[in-house]
Amino acid sequence: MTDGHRHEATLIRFIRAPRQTVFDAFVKAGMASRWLCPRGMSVPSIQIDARVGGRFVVTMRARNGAQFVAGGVYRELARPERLAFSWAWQDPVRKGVETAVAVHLIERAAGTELRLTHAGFPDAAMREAHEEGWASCLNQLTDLTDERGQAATLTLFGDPRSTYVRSARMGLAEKGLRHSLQPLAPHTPEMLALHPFGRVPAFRDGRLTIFETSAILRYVDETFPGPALMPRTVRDRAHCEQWASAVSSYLYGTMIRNYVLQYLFPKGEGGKPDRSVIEAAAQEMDGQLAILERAYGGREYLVGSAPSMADLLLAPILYYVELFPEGKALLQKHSGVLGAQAAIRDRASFRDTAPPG
Ligand SMILES: N[C@@H](CCC(=O)N[C@@H](CS)C(=O)NCC(=O)O)C(=O)O
Repeated sequence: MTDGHRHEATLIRFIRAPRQTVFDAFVKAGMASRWLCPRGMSVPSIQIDARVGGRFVVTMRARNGAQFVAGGVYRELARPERLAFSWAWQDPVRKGVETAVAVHLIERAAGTELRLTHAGFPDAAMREAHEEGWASCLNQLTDLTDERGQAATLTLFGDPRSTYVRSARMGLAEKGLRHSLQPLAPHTPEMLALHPFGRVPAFRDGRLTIFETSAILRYVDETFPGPALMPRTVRDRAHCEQWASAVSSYLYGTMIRNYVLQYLFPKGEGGKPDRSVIEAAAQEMDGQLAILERAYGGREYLVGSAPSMADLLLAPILYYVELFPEGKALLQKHSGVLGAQAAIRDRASFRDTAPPG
């Protein structure tokens, strides 16, 4: 076995699209420019001369403006089954390292199995970096060609009645992203395989797994186009993080764990809600809603003039609070909070993620 053979990356994907479409996505510049870079990057220019012996050059641009140029020569083009090309980066560090990519497209029921092998890396670190890079590129290729669109790649795991699951779904909807929902309950073996603490939600983008709702929202925000889920200025971003943390650390415990869940899963005598728990929670909620009222200051959003991660975390919690008598009365008392809640309830992202009855 040669050294190059040892440092070889293989990726396998099922794409619900005909082989011709997937093949064309590699060799048609208009298509390749939409996926041939990792998530969060773009392709400002690409040239493709799709003939055996012809060259391609692709420029990838990161969000911070850094550019990376790669190019190569087509070795095989057998549409729709197989293509192979050399690959070399143009930057000073990796220049001169020529590697080889082979793509095999296998016809399967309802789609195409893609097998991509990238061989000839001088070391394991370079192999791993390319494997990660290709995995992210293939997520974008799948979004582009699979009939399910982004829902083929983006999956959220968790019970849709969970406020955190709803917050994550709202974020995806605000970004205009389709996703698949796998309604898993907390602490099940399937959930524990995705989230070491067994909570919901967890999120997958292809084979990348993320848990913790704010981390999911930050990832989605930074890697996809569409309206920002985080404010633009450093100061507003800090305030957004501040409210997101306060919602999760203080409000969720009082409003959901102590109050709402006492109604949904009563722990009092005769299977009734424990009044002392409800009353204590209501008193705490009164103080918390007063804090929120001041934070809104008559505005619709906690920070800035558009919904941010902080609002997405809060809205599903207040939705539940209002379903029960003390919560409803308290929200009416704190009319600024109720007004802000009305604004977010008008949004498609909120309506389309309503928990099942
Ligand atoms: N910090 C986590 C909290 C997730 C969480 O607590 N989710 C609730 C459902 S809303 C859960 O999994 N509860 C099960 C449990 O507490 O064991 C996040 O931001 O995602």
